[in-house]
Amino acid sequence: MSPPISQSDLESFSKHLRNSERILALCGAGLSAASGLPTFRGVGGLWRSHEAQRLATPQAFANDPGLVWQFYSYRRHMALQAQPNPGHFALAELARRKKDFLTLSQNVDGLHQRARHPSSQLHLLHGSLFDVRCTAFYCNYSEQNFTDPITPALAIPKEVTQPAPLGTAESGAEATNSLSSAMQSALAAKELDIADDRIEIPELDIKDLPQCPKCGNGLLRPGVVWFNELLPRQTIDAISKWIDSSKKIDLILVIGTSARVTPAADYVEEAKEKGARVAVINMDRADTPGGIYGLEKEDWFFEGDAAVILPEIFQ
Ligand code: BV8
Repeated sequence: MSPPISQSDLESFSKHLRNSERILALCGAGLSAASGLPTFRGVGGLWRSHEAQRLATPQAFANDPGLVWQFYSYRRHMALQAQPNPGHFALAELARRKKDFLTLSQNVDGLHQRARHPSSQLHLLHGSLFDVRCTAFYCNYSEQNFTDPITPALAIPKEVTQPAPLGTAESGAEATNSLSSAMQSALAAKELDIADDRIEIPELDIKDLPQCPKCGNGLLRPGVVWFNELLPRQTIDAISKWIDSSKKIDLILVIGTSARVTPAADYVEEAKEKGARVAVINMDRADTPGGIYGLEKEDWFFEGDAAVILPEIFQ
């Protein structure tokens, strides 16, 4: 249960928000936790045991595209079953109210878009589970694809049930995390060649995986940014243009992110250098390096579930 927000924090933040014109929001997996999607860290999170980090790389895909596609097919399935939560809607509403507002999201789950966040004010730093592109160097094919499963062989094993219904982060994420820890430990076990007797990860043949319909012989890959891959140039340039404008930044919201992955996390410092005050919204006071410890006395830390806090502080 989130601790109550102090009245003085709420008043000082609301006053600053009303007077703010240029606002950045940096979002992470914690924003989608209440929608039942596992965070990369936290209880049973995909990243805690490093499977996600080891699977979300070009090397892993080259070594075993079937295993990596099963990891992404599972996450596509879970994201499609999930619903945007009140935190997503509150952020989208604030973006509509504040024209010089920009959301930088590390989330690839598509929930900002389904909460009708204005697309011109949303940058997906790490791509989307629902973009796919051809891996053949001579082919530029890429498309949005919401087919679930994307190929019959990538159907989710029947043992994997749906995410818990929209509710508090504890119920939704834990339920899914325990599932995801079962699934991802099976994935990891497979990667470590120790078959898990609960969920058998089948060996898939390349022909079972998504093939490029344009060139006819390229394997499609998820349109996300993997570790050790560069973020899209046009995204970085558009954000730099917004940040480097002559005007100061009034506020950066750091929502549901451990702010460990770079260059995404670097935007907090960049905003502070442009004069921004910082408001961190996070379940865990300790899990925001540079967040809570980098906070000045005039900044804010709102502890709790973003799905509960954002609607309250954006009123
Ligand atoms: C790059 C898409 C240049 C794929 C993702 C060593 C040191 C430092 C940096 C590096 C290093 N080695 C390499 C690097 C750079 C590397 C990096 O940062 N690595 C990390 C591991 C340190 N970065 C890169 O590789 C980037 N590219 O640098 O290019 C380059 C080129 C070649 C060689 C070198 C460098 C590309 C990074 C993009 C990776 N792709 N996602 C996919 O999703 O499968 S990252 C992925 O993980 C997410 O997108 C996100 O960015 C990250 C997870 O972070 P969070 O979203 O914050 O989630 P997390 O679980 O960590 O935290 C959740 C938070 O929410 C917690 O604080 C929790 O308390 C809170 N919370 C939980 N519930 C709630 C809540 N808060 C509120 N309410 C709740 N209910």
